[in-house]
Amino acid sequence: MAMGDGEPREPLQIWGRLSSINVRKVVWCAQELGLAFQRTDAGGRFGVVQTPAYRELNPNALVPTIEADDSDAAGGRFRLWESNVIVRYLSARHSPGDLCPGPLPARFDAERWMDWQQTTLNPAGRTAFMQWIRTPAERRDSQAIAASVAATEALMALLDDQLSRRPFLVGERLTMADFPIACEVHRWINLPQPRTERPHLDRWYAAMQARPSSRGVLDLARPHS
Ligand SMILES: N[C@@H](CCC(=O)N[C@@H](CS)C(=O)NCC(=O)O)C(=O)O
Repeated sequence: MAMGDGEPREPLQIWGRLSSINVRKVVWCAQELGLAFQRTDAGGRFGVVQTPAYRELNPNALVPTIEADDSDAAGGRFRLWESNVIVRYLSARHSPGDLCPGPLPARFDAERWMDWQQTTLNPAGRTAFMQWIRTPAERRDSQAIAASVAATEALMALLDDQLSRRPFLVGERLTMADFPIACEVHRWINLPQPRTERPHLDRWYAAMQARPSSRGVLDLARPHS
């Protein structure tokens, strides 16, 4: 690490609306790390993402995007998009050996859960989310919702089992993996549908909600991305 005291000279810049699950992960991680940051609303009703200036930052025209001081980067500033990669970067840069575990088995255990959130858990629940939140009641497809709920509940049961044997997702301490999974659980349990009580998952999620760093994220009552 070639950053002196490791603290950014300029505040971390975060672009993205808080109604996006992917932005919430990044904001919570930055808050957990105690980083000074400036967040600019972008995406959804805020627009911004289609402007040439934003597309320069993120050619996908999606949120979140960050820009951080990093003396290892060309010009001393580092731009990054992809929410879980941003969480990995901030954790590795500011909390190596802790939020980003040092030993490779522990680190890749965390990496594995982060990829699982993006590639398995999020797609499973996406239809239910889109139907409940983005589709007018008269056009909702109850069979599609039921299939999405069944797929997601099976994954929630898997998480409950994982958390029956350890306090946090990958062991005894909070790691970078807990942010994306807890944000996904937050979105899921706020959908207007019955929820299954899962004692281990619920215990872990309550602990995540009790962290001061999760304020403004896990306490959003309508976390709609
Ligand atoms: N894989 C990307 C997905 C980013 C993404 O799909 N962001 C959504 C919000 S959750 C977005 O930008 N939608 C367009 C918009 O908000 O205008 C990531 O994790 O960062």
